[in-house]
Amino acid sequence: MVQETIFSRIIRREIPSDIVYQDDFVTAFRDISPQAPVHILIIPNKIIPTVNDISEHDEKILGHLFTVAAKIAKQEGIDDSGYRLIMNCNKDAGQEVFHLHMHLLGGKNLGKLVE
Ligand code: DGP
Repeated sequence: MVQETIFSRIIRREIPSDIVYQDDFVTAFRDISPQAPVHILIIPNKIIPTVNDISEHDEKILGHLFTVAAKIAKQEGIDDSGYRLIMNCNKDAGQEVFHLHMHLLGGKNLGKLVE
């Protein structure tokens, strides 16, 4: 049994969030604690807790996360200036919400990947 997180409630629009894109497979919304001028989370509607839980059946949906990321980057006007896509997995990466999510960050120079 996969555990629901707050993100399932965002997907079902039971709690308020700034959703910038949604279709049958993924939802994208602005991060509550933005680390850059553009900070959007892109998540599968299906619960996959971490990258470790991805299976071959998920490959199509994960590919779709990237297509949607590129679409949103264009929508936000940062496709040419550039952006970073990050997925944190477990403790050392600081994963806080155990519903797989891609961070889309941009709108400023993001510096080095790891300080
Ligand atoms: P991570 O550390 O990779 O698990 O990132 C989780 C992100 O989720 C973190 O940047 C803050 C964001 N977040 C957590 N709860 C909420 C929420 O209720 N609404 C929104 N919009 N973002 C949230």
